[in-house]
Amino acid sequence: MKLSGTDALVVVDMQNDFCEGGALPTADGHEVVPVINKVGQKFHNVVLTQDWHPEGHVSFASAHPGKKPLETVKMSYGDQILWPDHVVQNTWGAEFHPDLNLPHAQLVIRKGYLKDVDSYSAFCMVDGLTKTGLASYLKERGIERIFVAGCAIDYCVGGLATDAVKSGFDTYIIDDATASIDPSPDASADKAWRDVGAAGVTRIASSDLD
Ligand code: VGL
Ligand code: ZN
Repeated sequence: MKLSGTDALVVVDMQNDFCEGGALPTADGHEVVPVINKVGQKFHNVVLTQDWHPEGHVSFASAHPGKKPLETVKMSYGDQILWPDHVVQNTWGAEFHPDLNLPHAQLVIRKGYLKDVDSYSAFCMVDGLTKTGLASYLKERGIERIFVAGCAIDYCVGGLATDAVKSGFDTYIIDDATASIDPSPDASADKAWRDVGAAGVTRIASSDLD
């Protein structure tokens, strides 16, 4: 595929806590970093997202007495999966992976910063109401196609890509530049790939990009 100035690469949550040694590691986070660095060179427009939770965030199992990670609780906005404490604001875990090398990225968009509502997609919190402004930013910059990479297909990559289609962007996920929290057969990553496909997202490999 030939890229142009109306394409953007969105690198999702490529942070220490989602990589080896972090609080909520993906299976392959550290392996996708070099692929993202290489692919990033092909794009003029690069956006980074950063999951950014306050202490005691609603998505932390530790905020719900008696609950463990991967259990769910009912919130006003729907079922909330609980996680270990992760990407706490201003901690090492919330920093970008030290090997991520995308100095030309023009926007860092944070999400999940409200204590009482989670956010997977960087377009909108899970309440469906609190928008981040990302769609308007991309539209104002004339972006038509979005290529997504980062962590994790099962949650934030899948959520962002689905919202990108809803916002009218032609949307692609770069498979080998995307990590998964649970890549085992019939687990969350498998389901996410089916869901994003049904939503109209195209799955490509980094080698498909000229
Ligand atoms: C993510 C679970 C919780 C992700 C973030 O980046 O995919 N997953 N917070
Ligand atoms: Zn999170």
